[in-house]
Amino acid sequence: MKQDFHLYVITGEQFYQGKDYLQVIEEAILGGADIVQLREKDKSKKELLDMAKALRSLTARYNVPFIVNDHIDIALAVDADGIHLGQDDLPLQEARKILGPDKIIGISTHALEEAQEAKKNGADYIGVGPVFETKSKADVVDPVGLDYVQQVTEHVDMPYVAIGGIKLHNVQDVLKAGARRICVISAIVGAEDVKATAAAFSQEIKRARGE
Ligand code: TZP
Ligand code: MG
Repeated sequence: MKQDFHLYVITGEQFYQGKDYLQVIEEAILGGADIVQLREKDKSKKELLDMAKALRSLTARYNVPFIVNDHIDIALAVDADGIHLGQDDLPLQEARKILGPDKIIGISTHALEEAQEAKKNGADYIGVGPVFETKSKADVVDPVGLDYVQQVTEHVDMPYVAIGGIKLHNVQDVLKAGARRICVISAIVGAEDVKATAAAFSQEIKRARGE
């Protein structure tokens, strides 16, 4: 992995309870989030670009990789560390041609064949989920459950993040299924105390990793 991580936080404007997104993400980083993704589905290109610029400088200050969801042009414009793709986005190999070998490319997967395909096509990491029900994704497929996490653990030798409905009360189950990288939106960015919640996630994951 280009720069490994354990706690992956994604933006989610609907959860901030009036706080500024930069403050929320900075608190998450201070709590231990070590990779950040900009993902907002209802913003104009211009708005996203402005957010990406601000998040690029925030994450650079903390040496935390910065990933842009979907928009490869924005990722390039702000020199993000990488891009996260869905199954219906620009295919991985095309994205790789544009971004080059050094950028991180992640892709969401929902079944073992997609995970194996992503590995073959040179993904740096895959998303595995939604593990549980989530309100953070509109076009969501049914939860894939812990079984899929277990399958990827056993059959796909590459870094993956488990995502979708992961909270402090169920993260242990996901870690027991073998996940060593956890991705969270609402449970962290919507928390009353973002920093403390990120720190609690971080501690659980590190314990499972034996760190
Ligand atoms: N991809 C699969 S589930 C999901 C995404 C982006 C949303 C996860 O959000 P939350 O709030 O952590 O359930
Ligand atoms: Mg997408």
